[in-house]
Amino acid sequence: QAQEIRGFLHYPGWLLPGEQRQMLADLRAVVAAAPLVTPVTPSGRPMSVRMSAAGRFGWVSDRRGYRYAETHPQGTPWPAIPDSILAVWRAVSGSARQPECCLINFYDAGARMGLHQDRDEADFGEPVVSISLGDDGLFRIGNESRGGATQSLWLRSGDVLVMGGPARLRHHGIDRIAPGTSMLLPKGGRLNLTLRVVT
Ligand code: MD3
Ligand code: FE
Repeated sequence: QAQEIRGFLHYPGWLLPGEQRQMLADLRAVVAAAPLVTPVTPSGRPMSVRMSAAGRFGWVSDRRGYRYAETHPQGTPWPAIPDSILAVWRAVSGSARQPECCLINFYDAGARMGLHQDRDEADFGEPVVSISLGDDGLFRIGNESRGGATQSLWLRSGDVLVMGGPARLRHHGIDRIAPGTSMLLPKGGRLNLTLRVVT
């Protein structure tokens, strides 16, 4: 069922519709305790993606910099990662460790995420697992160094993507979402969950 694209493993439609609804219900409880926030880059620019997290760590950004933090900006610990999400990690990660962060990214119709690398984690030998829910997102995959050719891929609701091995340090981003392509979120938009080992 997996398709390889530039060293990433793509599992289209990994989650059944009922599993997606269960995960969404679990996420509603998470964001009720740890509300989505608009991170600000160190240069002071608000990001278009809104973020929260579950697990021991969340990823936060403000004028002081970006980092993994053990508390939400409001000062509270992050909620536990729901079992419905941990089950995906166990099934596809191939890792002996438990994820320490489930970063939650919410994209509304105008949101995007520029090409970047994920390198705030201590062990690049551990994979990152991404789960997409809601509207389609146009994912772009680049190279380990800046520049060069890129390849694009639509990520749809229920898709799972595993980034491991040499692909772990590739640049990647979301160019845009396609509003109205999913009925999962009543008000539309796209949720992306990334499971990470941080320490
Ligand atoms: C490749 N999120 O949160 S998920 C991020 O859809 C992030 O919200 C995007 O990039 C999103 O950092 C893309 C796919 C993804 C996630 C993490 C990766 C690809 C990755 C880490 C390393 C390499
Ligand atoms: Fe990333």
